[in-house]
Amino acid sequence: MLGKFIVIEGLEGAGKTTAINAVTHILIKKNITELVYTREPGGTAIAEALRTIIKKGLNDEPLTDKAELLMFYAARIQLIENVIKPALQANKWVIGDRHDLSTQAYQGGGRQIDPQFLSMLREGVLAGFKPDLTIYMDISPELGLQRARSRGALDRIEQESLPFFERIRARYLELARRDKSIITIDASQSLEHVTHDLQHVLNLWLHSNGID
Ligand code: Z5A
Repeated sequence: MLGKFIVIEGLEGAGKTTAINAVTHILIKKNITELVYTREPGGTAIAEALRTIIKKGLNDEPLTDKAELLMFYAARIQLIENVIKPALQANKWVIGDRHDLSTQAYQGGGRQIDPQFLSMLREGVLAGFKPDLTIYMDISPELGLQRARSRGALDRIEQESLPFFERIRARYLELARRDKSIITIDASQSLEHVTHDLQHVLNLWLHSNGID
């Protein structure tokens, strides 16, 4: 793989869109201009169809936690094989709005899926494929949901209870502490401070990868 895969993660309303714009700006300044954007779930025809079912449900049929989990992985592997890997092989950089860390946090932490089942599924589907860098935008569920609400109606997952989102945040923080390829940003700060921190950590990471 010649390109790099950078993922932005966080609770809803954390400011992932703002972060993606800031990362783009920094990469372009370094003359990295062949950029591909992905969002998960989504990014291929099949993955987008799954996204609609996951977010809106279908005909009021209850969606079980395991079916939801399998849909996220089905969407993800479609995206990896059809979009992400071909882009990386063509020396493009991929900027992802969410990836597998979301599953670990939302389905593992939020839905409390059995850890052994989750890790078996992850290994079986992804076979070790992972981002080069993940930027986790940390925010409290209260503030994140307040921001998300100001944009309009909440979807199926966004309507979950506060403890659900507290478990997700706790899992994100725990996983970020354990994995050096995940960098945490305090997303509760003003836009100006968040952008400053993003520039700082990304420039350091690029430098450590020989890109100045
Ligand atoms: N999900 C899952 O469960 N498992 C998985 O494996 C995956 C996903 C991949 C995807 O929905 C849902 O699927 C998501 C997780 C779950 N569900 N939930 N709940 P999505 O893609 O539609 O939603 P999202 O990923 O959560 O995106 P979002 O709501 O658009 O969040 P955001 O991108 O972080 O928000 P934003 O648009 O950048 O910012 C929100 C607002 O806050 C906006 O008006 C900004 O102007 C404002 N903002 C941002 N930063 C600031 C600061 N610093 N100060 C003040 N205001 C700010």
